[in-house]
Amino acid sequence: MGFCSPVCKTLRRGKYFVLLVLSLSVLAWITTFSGETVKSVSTDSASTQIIAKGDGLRDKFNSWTAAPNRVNPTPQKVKCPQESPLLQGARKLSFESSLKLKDVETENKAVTEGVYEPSDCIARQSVAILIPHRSRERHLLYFLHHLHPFLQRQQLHYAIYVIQQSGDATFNRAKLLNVGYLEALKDYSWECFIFHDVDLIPENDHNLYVCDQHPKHLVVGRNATGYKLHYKGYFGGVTAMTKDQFFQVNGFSNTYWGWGGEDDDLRIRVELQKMKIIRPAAAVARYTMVFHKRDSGNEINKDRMRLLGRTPKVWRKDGLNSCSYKTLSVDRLPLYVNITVDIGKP
Ligand code: UDH
Ligand code: MN
Repeated sequence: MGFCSPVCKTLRRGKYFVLLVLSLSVLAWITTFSGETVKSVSTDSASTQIIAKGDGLRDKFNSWTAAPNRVNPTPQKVKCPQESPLLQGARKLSFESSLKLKDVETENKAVTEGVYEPSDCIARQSVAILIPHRSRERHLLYFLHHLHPFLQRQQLHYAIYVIQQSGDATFNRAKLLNVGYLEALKDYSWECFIFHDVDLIPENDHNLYVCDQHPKHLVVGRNATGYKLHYKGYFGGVTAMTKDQFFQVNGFSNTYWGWGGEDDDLRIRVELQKMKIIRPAAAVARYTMVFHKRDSGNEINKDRMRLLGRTPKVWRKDGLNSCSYKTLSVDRLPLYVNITVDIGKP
């Protein structure tokens, strides 16, 4: 609206120019006077650029951004205690026929894809539990039901791996456990491995699922044998070895098809390395074995004595370094990692 002559237009433009020069000089004055330069301060949530005038203001800004932490500090995770305060000692085990996998999943919401880690402290060891398996679904269900809470009471960072032998060729427990070790290490650098029969349930949580200076045999007694050690030198059922100990003995032999011998073979390998076998106190190393008959496809290995005789000669070439297999699937189920594998046949 209204009329503006060329003179009036020049005057208007001049007004804007003066305004611009004025604001620029004020800005220049501020920075020169304070002797400070433009600073960039990044906060936790986002990187924010501010112009801080002097150290006083910067400190104030830093204290503002730090304030939420002081009001509600994120708890610093410390190492879990030497002995877990959650241990309960000897417990009566139950094996309900009505138990369903869904129930066990609901009871163990803190487990993700078979892995658990304490939320309030840093676990003392990272442990992979390896279970050789074929057609023992009921036993596996009881195992998961008891072992997850058991391991959590021990405040461990752990994962459960179930290694399934595909097909119906003779069972090979030892080779499946070699596969479990090799496959689990692809996920994480587990420092400790527990080689675990699916049907053995620990009765006392003071039987710690951690590794030691020497390979450890965790089953001193089981219900079926009056809680007495099977025989001197028995190293079967449940054993714990560090990643390095197991590597040092070249793992299990791959050549034991059918029942028996593979655990004695592992003991020979351990002894050849001048390692000792240690055991927890008999009072805590107690297991209940869920009753079962001999499985078809896992007949007694009649060749086992001959094989045991040649272990000192062949262990370097027969083991982890010669374990050939074909992984058919890796399924990360809520409560365990299920690895189905073709390990061939005798
Ligand atoms: N396993 C399977 N499926 C099989 C065979 C073995 O999953 O078909 C696994 C399972 O983890 C089992 C482990 O291999 O716990 C060892 O096998 P096992 O339980 O048969 O070994 P155990 O020493 O055998 O318990 C005892 C023979 C049966 C005794 C007969 C009753 N008195
Ligand atoms: Mn058994």
